[in-house]
Amino acid sequence: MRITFLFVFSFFCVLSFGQTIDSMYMVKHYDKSEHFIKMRDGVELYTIVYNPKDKSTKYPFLMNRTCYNASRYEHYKTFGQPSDPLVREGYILVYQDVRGRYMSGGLFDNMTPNIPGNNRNNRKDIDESSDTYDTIEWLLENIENNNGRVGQFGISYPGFYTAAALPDAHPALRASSPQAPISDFFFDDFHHMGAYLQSYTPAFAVFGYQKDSLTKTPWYMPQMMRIYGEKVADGYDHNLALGPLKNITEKYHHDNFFWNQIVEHPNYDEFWQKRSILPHLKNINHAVMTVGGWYDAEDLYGPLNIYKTIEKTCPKANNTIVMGPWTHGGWARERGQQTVNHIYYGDSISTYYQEKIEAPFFKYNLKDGPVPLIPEAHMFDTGIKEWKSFAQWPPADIPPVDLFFAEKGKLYVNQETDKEARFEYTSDPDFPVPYRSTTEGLTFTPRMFITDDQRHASRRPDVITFKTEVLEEDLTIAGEIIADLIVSMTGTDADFIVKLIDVYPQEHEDYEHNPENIKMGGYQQLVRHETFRGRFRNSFEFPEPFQPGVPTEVSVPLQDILHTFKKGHRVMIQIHSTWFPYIDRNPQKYVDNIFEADEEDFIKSTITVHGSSSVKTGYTNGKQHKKNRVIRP
Ligand code: PG9
Repeated sequence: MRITFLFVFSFFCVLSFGQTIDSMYMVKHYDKSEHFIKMRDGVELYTIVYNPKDKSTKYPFLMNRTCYNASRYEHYKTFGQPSDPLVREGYILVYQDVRGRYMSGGLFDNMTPNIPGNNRNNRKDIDESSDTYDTIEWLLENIENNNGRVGQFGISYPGFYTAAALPDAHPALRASSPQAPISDFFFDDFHHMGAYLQSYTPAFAVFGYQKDSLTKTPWYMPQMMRIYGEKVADGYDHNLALGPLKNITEKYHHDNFFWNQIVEHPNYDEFWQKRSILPHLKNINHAVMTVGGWYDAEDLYGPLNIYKTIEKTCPKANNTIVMGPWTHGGWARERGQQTVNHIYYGDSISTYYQEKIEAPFFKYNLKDGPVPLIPEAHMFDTGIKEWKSFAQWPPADIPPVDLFFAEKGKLYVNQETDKEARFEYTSDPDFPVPYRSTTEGLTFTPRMFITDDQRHASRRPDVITFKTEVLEEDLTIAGEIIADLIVSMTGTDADFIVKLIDVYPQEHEDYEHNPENIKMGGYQQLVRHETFRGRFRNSFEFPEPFQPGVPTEVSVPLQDILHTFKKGHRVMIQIHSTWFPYIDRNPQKYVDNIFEADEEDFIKSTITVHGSSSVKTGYTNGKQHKKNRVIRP
């Protein structure tokens, strides 16, 4: 029990993202006060304020609204949020429990639906925009020595609350930084393109029970222990033994309101649509800097699509994006060497971001500091491991790359192949493709798989693998990627997992942070992946079965990358239809709701990928640019 609790506690410390300015510094430089701020509907939100002792100047607010317990910050601890340079610069730091969480009143709702126009006509309806607006009004009025300006930031779910404050924002709100923000739970976190992430099953306890009093401790631990109370060394075997998802309902989450909502809404219906913040990101007239990690297994869709949506709806907005070689929220911690599992990316990358990007952004917008040298898109190339600046994202000047499949596992660059070719595999939900190259216990959320070696998969008969010849020159792939698959099958439903992989040369150097047995020669590093639940190929709201044997198009959008495949490496594509227990198993026999499927619904299916399929890059909003295209003979 103790070990499990520590595991869960460490999740929130990881959420706190590591390095902290010590509490002695905070005690020396800040005065603390605690408040219950009344919202327009009378609910009170618990808010901690740290105000700089120095009164020689007035300070802006820097606010973090969270569902993960503001009280964690009550003992003069910031847990790296905000980052050390910001704390040292001096802001009035504000931490608030959002509605229905910990010490705040009201009821919790996941991804509170935005109510358009909420702050304009003083309606009694509430959402995160109105709660933020009311909080800002109160802070300006009641906290001394403020300069009338407000900044906000948040990582992950707090990143959603930052983004959710953008519609109808308070005029004093001058700088927002949604970081690893959730934008839509049907595409971030719990689902990927309609497929459920079974690897998230333990996380539901945090979001699916209302508390019955004001509390500074997690009220949902008993429900969390239903899962973590068992010692699980091998998550693959454990989840396979669980069988269909209905057994998870019965065994763990029968009384979890959020799990039951997910079960009741297997399709992208109004329940999910109204919880997306993307349709509401309009009329934004203050600075927004969205931050994400290229290897963020939880919220990658969110940062990319929040930035792109604002670019579309507010073309004149001061809207920028930073994407670095980080996992979820990795920029808020500095370990010296920046690594993602076995891959090394460089040193002090988070410190560079905190000091040279984030701190100047807030200082310029909240304190009239120097103009920050921040480009429109400050993006880290995860292949050559260097920062690059772009005037727009996705870039329109990096040549698009089209990849085509051929016999004997060959992959051709910008050269079409035989459309009549057929590539077949038999997908068996009782023997799913493991998503890890190693044994892994239960995850709170999946993380380390995201740059894993894929050799365990490329040697399975139910994975089709294509790779280029050794590259004779560097090949950069940037922006959006679309795998346009033409498929047929013996079953009536299927998932398609598409992976883009960087194959290292046999002589590649090993990395010193790895254990002795991890050799990088021949490593098949996962660069980008996506899972697409085929039933949603024409609509996420109205799924359709496949007709056995009928060639059908499934277009799989993979999230953006910036990755240079270096000379001497190869580009690899893998396609398969199970990926477990990261993704729940598709029965492959069409049923209305997979959360209610029975054991006998799970069938083998022989799946054929047709030679007319392709993987293409260089897209912006679904349109492929043609600039500088290189056609290989
Ligand atoms: N987006 C992260 C998450 C959400 C829901 C479940 C588990 C993780 C986060 O807020 O950390």
